[in-house]
Amino acid sequence: MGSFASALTFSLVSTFVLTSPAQNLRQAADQDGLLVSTAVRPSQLTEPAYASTLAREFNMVEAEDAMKWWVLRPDAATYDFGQGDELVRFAQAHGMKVRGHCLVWGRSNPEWLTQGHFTALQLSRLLHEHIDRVMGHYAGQVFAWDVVNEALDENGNVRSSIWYDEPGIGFSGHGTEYIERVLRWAHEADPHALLFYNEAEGEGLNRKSDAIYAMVNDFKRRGVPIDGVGLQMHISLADADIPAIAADISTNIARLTALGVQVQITELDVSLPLDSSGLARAEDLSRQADVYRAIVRACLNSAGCTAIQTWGFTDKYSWIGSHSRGARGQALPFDRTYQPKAAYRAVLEEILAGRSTRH
Ligand code: 9MR
Repeated sequence: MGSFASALTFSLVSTFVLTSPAQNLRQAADQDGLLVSTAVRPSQLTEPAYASTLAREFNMVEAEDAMKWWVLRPDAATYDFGQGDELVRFAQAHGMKVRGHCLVWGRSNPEWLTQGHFTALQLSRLLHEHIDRVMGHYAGQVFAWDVVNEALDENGNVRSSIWYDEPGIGFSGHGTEYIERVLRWAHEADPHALLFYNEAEGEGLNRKSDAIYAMVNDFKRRGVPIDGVGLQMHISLADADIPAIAADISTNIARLTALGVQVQITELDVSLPLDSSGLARAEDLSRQADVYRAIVRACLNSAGCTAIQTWGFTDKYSWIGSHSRGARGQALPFDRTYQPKAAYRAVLEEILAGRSTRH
């Protein structure tokens, strides 16, 4: 090729690359400084279609289960980082960030812990050591942690749990003090990690989200280390009121970010009713896209909403199916054969449109 022709080709190609719209979620999010992420079970990384879709579409991953107590701690003396390390290696190989989930939760704990009849002092030592070891192991690799998960009930009260009052780590009856204690331990264990409180069903405006707001407000005023709130967003289409979602979730995100913390959407999925053959209605798939669009819009409306993460990405693998005994499903942006659904296109369009309003 002559030099004129090659210069022309170069210029056409670079013009195309610089001006063409993003082709996938990851490109769109990268252009916008947004994190798009999904929860991953490392055993699925060996499936080529799964791995290639994951690496192409997302710039962050989270361990769906691999960093929970029941996986990491087969017994009191052992830390098994195998699955978590596998996910971190995948992320590093593909230039993705890793979000950690979760250090303190009343559920998903191994039996040796829940049935161990430990005293409050013993539990306090066990938990402190766990936070030190796990955050120490992943320091520099996991940039943000759900330190505490689902600690509040629907009325905004602190839930009974092994860490709070069964028997707890020494703050039984003292509300959010145990949460404060573990946030301080987490900050000491990895001062560079962003520390999140992660919660379900406190996304809009209700007693639980008011309690989260009050807790974060209190922590910020008193210098308790907290960097963000994770809003899970497990939504069932049957309950979804899209205008209310858009308004209340936007308002909640705005009031939280006004406290100086980030908000991340951490577990988004929108489950559809399925018939006895496992099929969803066409109109539900289209309404599902509207729900995804409304959530992404609510996040992009606040500069402090920094990540949108789905709980899995393909309908082939999701917690919903077994959880609902097959009555609900198809909750994610890709179908079982990794084809993008209307929900995917809605998310992509909103992220592309969102750039103009974020800056
Ligand atoms: O999707 C997760 C599933 O594989 C686990 O069996 C379950 C128990 O550890 O947890 C599921 O994920 C939950 C998350 O950790 C916290 N919020 C609710 C999620 C769905 O139940």
